[in-house]
Amino acid sequence: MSTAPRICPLCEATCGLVLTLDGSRVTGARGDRDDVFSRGFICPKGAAFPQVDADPDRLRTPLVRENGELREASWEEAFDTIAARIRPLIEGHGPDALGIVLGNPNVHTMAGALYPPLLLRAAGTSNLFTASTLDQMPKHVSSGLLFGDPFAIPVPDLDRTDHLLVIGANPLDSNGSLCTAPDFPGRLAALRRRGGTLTVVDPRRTRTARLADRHLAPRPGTDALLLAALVHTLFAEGLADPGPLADRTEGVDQVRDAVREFTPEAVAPVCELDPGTIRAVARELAAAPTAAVYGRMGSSTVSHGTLANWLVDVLNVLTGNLDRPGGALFPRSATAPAPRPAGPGRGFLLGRRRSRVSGHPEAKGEFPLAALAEEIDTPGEGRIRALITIAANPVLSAPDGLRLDAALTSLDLMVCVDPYLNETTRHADVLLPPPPPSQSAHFDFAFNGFAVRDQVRHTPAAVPLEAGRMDECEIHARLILAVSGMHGAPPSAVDDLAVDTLVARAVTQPHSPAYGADPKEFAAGLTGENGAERRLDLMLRLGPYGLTLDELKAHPHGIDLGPLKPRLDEVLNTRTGRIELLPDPIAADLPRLRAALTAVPEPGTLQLVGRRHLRSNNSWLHNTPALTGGSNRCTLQVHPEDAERLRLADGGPARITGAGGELTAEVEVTDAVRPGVVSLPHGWGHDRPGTRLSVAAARPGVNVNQLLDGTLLDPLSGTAVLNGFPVEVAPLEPAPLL
Ligand SMILES: Nc1nc2c(c(=O)[nH]1)N[C@H]1C(S)=C(S)[C@@H](COP(=O)(O)OP(=O)(O)OC[C@H]3O[C@@H](n4cnc5c(=O)[nH]c(N)nc54)[C@H](O)[C@@H]3O)O[C@H]1N2
Ligand SMILES: Nc1nc2c(c(=O)[nH]1)N[C@H]1C(S)=C(S)[C@@H](COP(=O)(O)OP(=O)(O)OC[C@H]3O[C@@H](n4cnc5c(=O)[nH]c(N)nc54)[C@H](O)[C@@H]3O)O[C@H]1N2
Ligand code: SF4
Ligand SMILES: [Mo]
Repeated sequence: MSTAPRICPLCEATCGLVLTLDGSRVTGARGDRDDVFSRGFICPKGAAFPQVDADPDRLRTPLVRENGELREASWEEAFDTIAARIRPLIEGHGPDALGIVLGNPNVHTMAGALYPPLLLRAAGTSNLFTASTLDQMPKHVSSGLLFGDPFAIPVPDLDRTDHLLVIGANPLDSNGSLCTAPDFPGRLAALRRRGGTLTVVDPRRTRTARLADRHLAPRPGTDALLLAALVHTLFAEGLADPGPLADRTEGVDQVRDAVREFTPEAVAPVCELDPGTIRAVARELAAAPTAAVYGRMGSSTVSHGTLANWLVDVLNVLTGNLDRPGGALFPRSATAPAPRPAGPGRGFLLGRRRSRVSGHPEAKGEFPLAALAEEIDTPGEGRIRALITIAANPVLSAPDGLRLDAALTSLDLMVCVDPYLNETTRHADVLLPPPPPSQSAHFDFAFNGFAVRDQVRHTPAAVPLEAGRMDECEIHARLILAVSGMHGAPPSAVDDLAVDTLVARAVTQPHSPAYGADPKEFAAGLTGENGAERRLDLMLRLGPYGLTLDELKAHPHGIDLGPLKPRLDEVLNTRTGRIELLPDPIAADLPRLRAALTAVPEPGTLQLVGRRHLRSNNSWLHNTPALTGGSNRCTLQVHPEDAERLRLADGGPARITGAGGELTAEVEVTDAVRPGVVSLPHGWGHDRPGTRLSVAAARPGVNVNQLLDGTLLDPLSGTAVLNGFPVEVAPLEPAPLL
C-alpha cells in the first residue's frame, strides 16, 4: 500500500487528491490536506476517482474499422491507417476538408493544452470547432474586445471581496467555472461570515441562490437587459466611478449614451423583475467597499451572450472594481509568457473568415460547433470529409445531435482520441484511447489562468503506464506526425520543434528571461522526462516567476504564489493600449438588444434552461456507479403553476417539443424553477446502439439538445443558445385503447 498525489481532472476546481494505491491499483481518494490551494477539499466526484479511473468500459487498445466493424488493433496499425488515409484527403481536397473538434476534457489534460495548437498548424484547416461555442466564447470575445486579449478574463477575488454578484452560475453544483476555486461553497460561506453579501441572478432557486442575501429570478435570456439597466442606473444616479481606471479607459461617455434607453422601468417587464430591485442592486454594487460581478453559463449560452459578458466587465470597470483587490483581477499564471512592456498592442479581430454554409463569422479562430453538421452534410467544394475529435462528444453536447449523428456516417475518415466508445466515437474509423488519469502526469495550463489565487502544482503519473497503453501526449504527437506527412518520425520531433520555435522567439524578445541567450544552449538546459515535461519546463522558465520543473517537483503539494494582484498594464493588448469600453462590434449589436425591449413573450410561453448536478460532468460521468445511483436525475423540472395549467403530474411523462425535435421525460414538479421556466439537464441520451457504456446505457436519459435545431446562436461569438429557448410541454397522451 502506498499513496500518491494527483490533481483532480474532473472539474475546474483542480483539487489536490491523495490516491491510495495497492500496487498499481487505485483503491481510494481523499482530499490532500497539504495541497497549497485546495487544503483537503474534495467533492463526491473526486472521491469517486478510483471508480472513474478503473471503469472496465474504458478502452484498452485502439480500435480500427474494418468491413464496417470496429476491431481491436495495435497502436502501429492505428497510426498506419490514419497516415495512409488522411494525407490523400488533405492533398486531394485541401486542408479545409479536415475538421477538428476539441471537447471539454482537453482543458483537463496536459496533452490537450500542449498539442492541439500544433495539430491545427500542421493541418492548416480553418474548420476548428470546440466546446467553447457551447460555453464561454462570449467571454473570450468580450475580453478580446475590451482588453485586446481573449484570454484576459477577470476573475472575482472570491476570498477578499465584500460583494459578489453572480449571474447565471451555480458553483455549489458546478464547483465553479472560469473561476478556479477549490471549495467554492466554503469560500462563499466565508464571504458571508466576514460580513460580505452575495446576490444571485438565476431563474432557478439553485443551491447557490439559497445561500444568497438576495436572489433575483429573471426570465431567462434577459440578463443583458438587466445588466444594461444596472449600468444605466450607475450613470443616472452619479454612481459610475472607475477611479484610477478612468485615465486608462476609452469610451465611458459612449457607454453612458448607449444604455440611455435601458432604464429599470424599460427592462422590468421583459426581465419580469421589479424596477426598484434593479436600482437597489446597482446601488449596493456601487456602495460596496469592493465588489465583483461574475457571470457564467446562464449569461453566456443565451442569445445576447456577448453583450451580457461585456456588460459584466463594464460593471466591474464602472464601479472601479476591475484590477483591484477584492474586485475582479487577472490571475498571473506561471506558464503564461512573461509580460511585454505596457503600451498599444495588436488588438483583437473578429470575423476574419466565414463558415462555408451559413457564413458564420469566426471567433478566436473557431466556427460554431452548432454548425459542424451542416459543414459535413452540405455538398459542395470545401465540405468537411475527414474529422478528428479529441475529448469531445458533440452528438450529445451540441444542438441537433441526430443530424450530426447522421452526418458523421458520411465522412471518409473519422479519428477520435477518447477513452470511451460513446455516442460520437462509435462513428470512428480509428479510435485512440488515452490511459486512465492515474497513469498520466497533470498540470493545469488552463485553469491556473483563471484561479482565485496564484499558485502552481504538478503531479506526476500516480502509477506507471500499463503494458500496451500509450501516454496521451504521445498519442497527440503521433497524430500530428500522421497529419503532417511525417508518420514514422519519433514523436519527440514534435516537441523538439515546439521547443525550438518558442526558444527562437524568446531569445529575441527584450522582455523575455531568455533574451540574448544562445537558443541551442537554452534548449539543452531544459529538464523533464519526456517532450511534454520539457515543454512545461520551458514555459515555466519563460514565465513571470522564472520557475523550473525541478522546483515544482520538489514541491509535490504545489507552490503558493499569493493572492491576485493588480496587473492591468501587463494584460492590456488593445490597439489604444487602454480598456476599450464600447468596442465597435458591441455597439453594432446593441440595436438587437434595444429590439429585445419590446419582445415580451406571449403568456403561457415556456423557456427551457439547463442545470448541473454535483455528481455528474457533462456527458461522460454517467458510467460510474458511485456517481449515478439514486433517483432519476434527467427530469423536467416544472413550476407547480405551470404543471397545473398544463395538467402535468409529478412523476408522470411529458412530451417536450422544440425547434429541433421532441423528447419524453419524467416531470418533477418543483417551485425551484420560476413560472414560465422548465429545466432539463444535458449530457444524457445514452441509448444509441454501438456504444460501450454499460452503466450509462441502463439509465440513458434523454438528450436535451435534440430540442434545438442549431440555428439559435449569439451572433458575435457563434455560441449556441442552450439556455432560455422556447419549448412546448404537454402530458404524454395515454396509449390508445385497442
Ligand atoms: N444543453 C446544454 N448543452 C451543453 C451544456 C449545457 O449547459 N446545456 N454545456 C456545454 C458545455 S459548458 C460544455 S463544456 C460541453 C461539453 O461537451 P464536450 O466537449 O463534448 O464534453 P463532454 O460531454 O464532457 O465529453 C467529453 C469526451 O471526452 C472524453 N474524455 C474524458 N476524459 C478524457 C481524457 O482524459 N482524454 C480524452 N482524449 N478524452 C477524454 C469523454 O469520454 C467524452 O467522450 O457541453 C455543452 N453542452
Ligand atoms: N457537477 C458538475 N460540475 C460541472 C459540470 C457538470 O456538468 N457537472 N460542467 C463543468 C463545465 S463544462 C462548466 S462550463 C461549468 C459551468 O458552471 P456554471 O455556469 O456554474 O454551471 P450551470 O449549472 O450551467 O449554471 C448555470 C446557471 O444559469 C442558470 N440560468 C439559465 N438560464 C439563465 C439566464 O438566462 N439567466 C441567468 N441569470 N441564469 C440562467 C441556470 O439555472 C443555472 O443554474 O461547470 C463545470 N462543472
Ligand atoms: S470539486 Fe472538482 S476538482 Fe475538486 S474533487 Fe470535486 S470534481 Fe475534483
Ligand atoms: Mo463547459
